[in-house]
This record gives sequence, C-alpha cells and structure tokens, in this order.
Amino acid sequence: MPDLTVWFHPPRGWADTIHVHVWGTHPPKAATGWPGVPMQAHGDGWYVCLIEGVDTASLVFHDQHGRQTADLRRERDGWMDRDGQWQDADPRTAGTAAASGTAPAATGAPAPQAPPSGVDFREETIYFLITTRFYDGDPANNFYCRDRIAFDPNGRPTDPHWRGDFKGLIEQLDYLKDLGFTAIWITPPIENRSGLDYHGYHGYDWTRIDPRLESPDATYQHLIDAAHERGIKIIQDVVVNHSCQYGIRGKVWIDHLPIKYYVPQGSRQGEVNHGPYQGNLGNYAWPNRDDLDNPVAPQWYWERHERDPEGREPLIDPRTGQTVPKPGYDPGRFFGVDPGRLDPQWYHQDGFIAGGDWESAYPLQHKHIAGDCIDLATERENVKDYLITAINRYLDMGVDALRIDTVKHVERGNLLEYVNAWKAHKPGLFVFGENLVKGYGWGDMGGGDNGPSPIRPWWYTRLGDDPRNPRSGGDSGFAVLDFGLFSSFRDNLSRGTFSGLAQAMSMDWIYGDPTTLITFLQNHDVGPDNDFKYRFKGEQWMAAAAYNVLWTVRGIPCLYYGEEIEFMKGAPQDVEGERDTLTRTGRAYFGDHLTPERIGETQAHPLYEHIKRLNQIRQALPALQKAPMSHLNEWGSGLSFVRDHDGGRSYAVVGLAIGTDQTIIVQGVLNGTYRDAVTGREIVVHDGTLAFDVRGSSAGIYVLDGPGRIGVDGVYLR
Ligand SMILES: [Ca+2]
Ligand SMILES: [Ca+2]
Repeated sequence: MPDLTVWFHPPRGWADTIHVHVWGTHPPKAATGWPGVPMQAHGDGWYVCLIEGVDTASLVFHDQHGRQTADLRRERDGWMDRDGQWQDADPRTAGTAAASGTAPAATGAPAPQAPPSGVDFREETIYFLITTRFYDGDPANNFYCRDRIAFDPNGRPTDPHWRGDFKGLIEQLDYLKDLGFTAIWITPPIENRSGLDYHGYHGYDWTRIDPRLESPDATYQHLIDAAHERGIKIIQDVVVNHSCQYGIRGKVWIDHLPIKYYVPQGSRQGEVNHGPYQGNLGNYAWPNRDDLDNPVAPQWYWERHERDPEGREPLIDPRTGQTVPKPGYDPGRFFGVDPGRLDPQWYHQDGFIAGGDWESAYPLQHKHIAGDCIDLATERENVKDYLITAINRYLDMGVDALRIDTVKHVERGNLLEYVNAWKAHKPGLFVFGENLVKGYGWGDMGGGDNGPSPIRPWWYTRLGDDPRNPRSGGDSGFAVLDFGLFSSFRDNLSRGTFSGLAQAMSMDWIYGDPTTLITFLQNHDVGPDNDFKYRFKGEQWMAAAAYNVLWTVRGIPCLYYGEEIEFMKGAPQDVEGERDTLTRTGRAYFGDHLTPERIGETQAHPLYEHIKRLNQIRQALPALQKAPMSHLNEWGSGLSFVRDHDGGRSYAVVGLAIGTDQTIIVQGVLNGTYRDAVTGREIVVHDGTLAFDVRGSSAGIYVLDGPGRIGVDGVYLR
C-alpha cells in the first residue's frame, strides 16, 4: 500500500492550528471534509501528516483562521517550506536541497497560481441580472411586495415586483449567448421575506429556492442545466452577513406580531392603502396569507395561526399587554426588530449601524445594516454549519461560482472560512465579493480614504497580517468587484476622457491578483455619474469607449442587465423618494425589450453590437483574459498598454481612443507581425516600436501573430 507523507512549515503569522484538506487522490479515496485533518506539530516549526493508502493527492494547507495555501498537487513525499516551495528532501538535514516543482508561495509573492485547467473564470464575461426584473416566463408566480406598488390610472396594480423568473430566464439564454456572455450572475435565489424582497438580499430560508422564481417545469435545477447546455455558467449570489427581520425558517425566530393584526392609523383591518397584498408574507399560494410559517416560533403564535387564520380574534401583545388589532398600534411590533431581544445563538448583540460606524471595522461588522438586514453571528459554528451546508447543495446542483454580498461587514478571517469551505467542497470554485467603496478604496495605503484597510476590498484579496503592507501576504484566492476603478469613472469615462484611469490602475499591485477583479460600469446599487446612484447618463460614444476599456484591461468584465440598449439611462438605480416605484428606477422590468415583437430592435442597438463584438474578441485572445498589464500610458483622449500572457504566448498591444482619433505609439514591444483584431490591419515591428491609428471611441488590439479581424465593424469599433 502506498502512503504519502507531507510536511509543511507555515509562513509567519499563521495560527498553530494547521490542517490539511485532501481530495482527488490516486488511488481514489474519499475527500476529507473541511477543515480536513489536523497536522501534527513537530516542535521546530514543521507540521507533518501521513495520508494513508495513496501516492498522489490534491491538498490545501490552512490554519483554520483564513490563511491557506493555493490548491496544491503532490505526487510524492515532500516538504513545503515557509517560502511555499516543495522540497523533495528534508531541508533540515539536506541544506543544499534544490526546490522542486513550481508550487506557489503561500505568502509574500503576489503572483498567484492559475486555477486548474478548464475552470479559470478569467476566461468568462459576466451578465448580471436581477432575476425578477429580467424576463417573465410564468405569470402564475408573479407577486407584489408589500411596499412600492405601481398603479395604473384606474387604480389597479401593475408591474409585480416578482415578475421575471427562471422560466423567463431559460427562454432568454439564447439571447445572452448571442450577446456573447458565458456566465450569468443572478441575484440570490433563496427564499426571501421583507416588504421589498424581490432582489433576494433579505434571506429567510437558505435551504429553499424562492417559490416566486420557480415554475413546475422551470426549477433552479432546470435553469442550471439549460445554461450548461449552452456553455453558460451560473454565478449564485450569496448573503452570509445578515438575514431578513423574521429570522431563519426552522432555526431562529425574531419576536414580532402576526401582520394580520396590523391596522394603520385611520384604516381598518384588512384595508391598507398601499397595495392589495398587504401582509402577504408566508404561504405565497394561500389567499389568507400570513407571515407565520416558522416552526421555531412560540406556541401562542402557532395557535393563533391554526385557530384564527384571518386575525379576527383580539390578541394581547405578550410584550406590552396591549390588545390588537388597534389602529395606529406601533408598526415596529409587526415589522421592526428589537435588537436587545435577538437570539445570541444566531445574531450579534450590538444594535444598528449609525453615522461613523460605516468607517470603523468592529461596528461595521457586528451591527445590523438596516431593519430588514439583521447581522448574523457569522463566527458561530451553528451559523457556519447552516450557511455552508445550505450553499453546498447548490454547488452540487451545478452552480459554477459564487458572488458574496456585503463583504466588508464580515471580518476577513471569518469570511474566508466560508469561502474556503465552499472551495474545498468544490475544488476550483471561483468566488468573488462585493466590498462597496465610493472612492479608490486603498484604505491606509492611499490618500483621501477615511476608512482603515481591514474593511477595504484589497485586504480581502490578501492573506497578510499588516494592513499597511499588502505584500505581507499573498493572494487569498478570493476576488472582489473593482470598486476602486469604478469610482474613478465619475471623473473620467462619464466625462468622455480617460484621465485618471492609469492612476487608478497604478495601484493594482495592492490586490492579491488584479487579473481576477470583476470590472463594471454600473450595477444595481451604483452608477458612475456624480454621486454614484444613477444609471450611466453620458453620451452613447462614452459608454462604447467605457466598454472598450473594461473588455481590454485586466479583470473580468461584468455588464448590468439592459446596458446593451442604454436601458433606463440616467434613472436612479434604486427607489429614491417615498412615492417612487421600480418602474422609474434602473431596476425597471426589462422583459418588454425581449418580446418577439421587439427583440429585433433590441439586437440592432449599436451598443448591443458593440458588446457582442467585444465578447468575441476577448474570447479569442487569452492575453485579454489573463495577462498582467504593462507599458501603461494615458493622455486624456488615449490609453495604451500591453497584455503579455505566458511570456509572449498570447501577446496584445492595445490602444484606445475616446472622442477623437488618436495616433498610438508603444515602445519596447516584442518584434514580429501584429494583426489588429478590430481593423485587420497588419504591422511588422523590427525595432520594438508599434505605431498605429485608432478612430475616435474605437480600439486597436494588435495581436502578435494574431488571427486578424474578429467580428464585424459597428458604429464604434471600426
Ligand atoms: Ca413570473
Ligand atoms: Ca456582520
């Protein structure tokens, strides 16, 4: 029987609880469950583990506190030293042993190891959509939220918040494929509960898919399978930081009165002004809808549910002794949360975030964001077990990647416990997160940032222990949305200039791996104009130039639904005033543009064609997907750089023009024959200098030994 013995010397700053997680062995053997097997300390800084009955294994060393190596593969006994190098002989006795293999450094080196072949998410481009607002395939599951209902002139409600669904999304997969996207990021599909929960960020039951998204012939599994049949990956959005204000079904209850007893001042029971579905929480198929379906609610609550489904019998509020229904009685008893009475097994006990808390780590990570976002005790084992196990099931169903919400509200080490558990469950899994910053977001490392680094995006991409020194630790394997670059767009792309892009990207070294940043012009929360809350309202050519940037610089481009036709251009991303409805925001229903009658018009939009071609070009060129950037130069109306993947194996010289035509000159490039993916023009370089002309708001993408023109000319790429 073969055995495999692995030794590991953790880098400085790791905890002494070293574990090794093992999978993919030869001969095949069951993978260890996360966190894997504890390693035996040898007293001199080294840890050892004997893996019985195998000669080859994939493994990860980690310290159970968020520090870990990359995914490793070992085919013989070995010693991984504190520099992250495999040694074939014991380095304590063989002082001259040479390094063998090419294992990545565990810390210190910013260069990450490429993920296993076939699962490199940098090859993808992402289309982000709010499922309920995209395309309605099944009116039977449509549903009005309690708040913000739109009415027609006759007083009838229109535009159900829960409108688009999986059936509609499946019907439109070919649309997204034609547009050239290979991955779809959908808003959280788990069951939600709140006054305005159509977006999915108010989770109530992580183990169930929300019934308002599914149809009998279009379940989540159907969606995943239908996407995969077309070569499209599914990115599931996951919230770990908070639950809704009603607790978690079957796990924890948050004290409140049944909504059926709620009567606003000046109204009568069952008659509520803002919508016909007031109090429609609970069983979505039941006409006398109620918010009671949590098995861990107290007995009196259940009895009322059974005996008095419509709430006709008066109820004494156990907390105050007052009797409801009672017009004007404290709405907080129906919809609010008393932070002092939350179950400490599940929730933090530090109250609600206020004012200065937003830039301070402890309150930011322990207080509740809002009345419908109650902060989970994410460091507790029961919370971890619940959330990790629930999401593992979706990974087993075929979900390809995860996007994590509200990242800065969970301490890095704690967050990486979740991320690493999911990555251990599905090796090669790509996980990225949202750490929303309006500004460069360099924390302690940059001027003009009033927040500390440990709540900033880059910190989560690193494993170091010094917030003032990113290079104190390597890549954490967790990617982030590029809010730093996005924030610069207010002052450049949305004003028709590139000024400031080079400065923003000059800080790329701060991230664990800048080629995994998820780049975007806007999303459901933010836009690039003035105070970051509107859909892009600039000229169309500015948007075209913006996409030229996003599709050619480092990072993985992500388009927000509707951008391809300037949908709801200039509208606020979310509801603003008291009377606003979704119909007036950037989250308006998009499906009207996808009907058979209007699809032709949609697909003829100049930006649709523009984005489609950019996807074709990026997909053909590994340099644009994976290479680091060099030779970066920017002069307001022009931007140029080089993407060199794998030592010249895929090599592109890129020049971009915004507004006016530009002559681009890049020096110090490889000699050889270049072909432009946009114009097809061929240039031979002998002296390291490549010079070419680019039309206004177009791009020159000169590829060494390249294939020539890719796609067809449009209004902008020409
Ligand atoms: Ca529907
Ligand atoms: Ca938190």
